[in-house]
Amino acid sequence: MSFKYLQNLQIKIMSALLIFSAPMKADWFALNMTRGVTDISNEVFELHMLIFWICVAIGVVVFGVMFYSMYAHTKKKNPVAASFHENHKVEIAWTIIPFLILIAMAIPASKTLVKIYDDEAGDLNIQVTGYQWKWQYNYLEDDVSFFSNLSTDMDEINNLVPKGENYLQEVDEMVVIPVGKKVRFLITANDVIHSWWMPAFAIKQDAIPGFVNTAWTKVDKPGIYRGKCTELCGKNHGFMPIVVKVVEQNEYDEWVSGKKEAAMKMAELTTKDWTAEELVARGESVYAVNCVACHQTNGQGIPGIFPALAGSDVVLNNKERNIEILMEGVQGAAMNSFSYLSEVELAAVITYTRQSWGNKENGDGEIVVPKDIVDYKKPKI
Ligand code: HEC
Ligand SMILES: [Cu+2]
Repeated sequence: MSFKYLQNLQIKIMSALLIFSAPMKADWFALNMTRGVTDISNEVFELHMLIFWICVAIGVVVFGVMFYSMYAHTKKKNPVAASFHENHKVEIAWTIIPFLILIAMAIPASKTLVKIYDDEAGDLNIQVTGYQWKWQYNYLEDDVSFFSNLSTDMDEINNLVPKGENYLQEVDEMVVIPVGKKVRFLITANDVIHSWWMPAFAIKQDAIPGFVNTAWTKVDKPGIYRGKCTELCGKNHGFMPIVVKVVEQNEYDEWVSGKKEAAMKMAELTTKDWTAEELVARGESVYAVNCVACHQTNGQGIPGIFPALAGSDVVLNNKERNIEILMEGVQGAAMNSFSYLSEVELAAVITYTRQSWGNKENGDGEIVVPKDIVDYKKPKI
């Protein structure tokens, strides 16, 4: 049970209490499950309501009999209790009736389950991979691949500024799918167990390393739909939302070609033979924007607070760790991840720090080229 879940639960309980106390007309339906936007999610909703009403009927009958008996057979009215111990008719009845009720519920439930577990290929097939703590999407037909990271500002998370509308439910790259097409998701994970949950599509599927689970959807209504990882997967479990944008086919095609073009441009930039000078020239401005506040223009940092990059062992002699620090940040320190910078910017700023302030002369002098960053980002399996 995630913290977010508890929070939601708390909100639900609070709003339930509010409804009882508020004289105005309350929104009871907000307490119920939502219908979602697909045929399957509607079916699931209907099923939920059907079972709910069956439970209500059972509740009314059972409690009715109970309260009636308590009233009609008090000791005063009936001093001698009836004995129907080992009454076969009653025993058969209370075995058969629940059995029939269960069968009656199992039939529509199984029908819907069979539809949900259809794993035939879709018009579009997307491999979804869970990572600590982000999702990767691979469009198998269209050759598009990207990571989708939480984009909520750290300041909102740290309560420094008010929370935005889609707090913890926004990402830097949405999954885009076309309307009216069967989209199959092949869901897996790369580290621990995650779970891909998209309530509006009634999809909730475990993402397990070494296994591929499938789920599918066909959405007929364009729009932006939000979900999240729903398997406790570590420290940032509440920080790996899912956002799916459903668009018309032509818009989807445009998106795919835009993605491909960007990938090509990036490939050109990253495969280009960069010289140290070119990287340093670019890196200087990246450093000025992103790093000077802490590490200072002269690379000396602020003693005791921000370490000097001039003469730092990592910057001098440990290229791998240098890349890792920029990509992941340092946990528990003011050094945040800069993975949102482009490969070129990252390579440039790292090279700049490795070539400036005497570092070039005192260290191994190795530069970092964009390809190193691309390699770092590749899934390590
Ligand atoms: C908000 C302040 C801040 C900013 C901005 C910042 N850093 Fe840092 N950086 C730190 C702190 C604090 C550490 C020490 C982390 C630790 O505890 O190991 C650090 C550590 C480092 C280290 C490791 C140094 C060592 O010797 O271990 C490198 C390399 C580094 N930063 C590079 C950069 C680069 C490049 C940028 C700009 C893209 C940048 N930092 C931006 C605060 C910052
Ligand atoms: Cu997760």
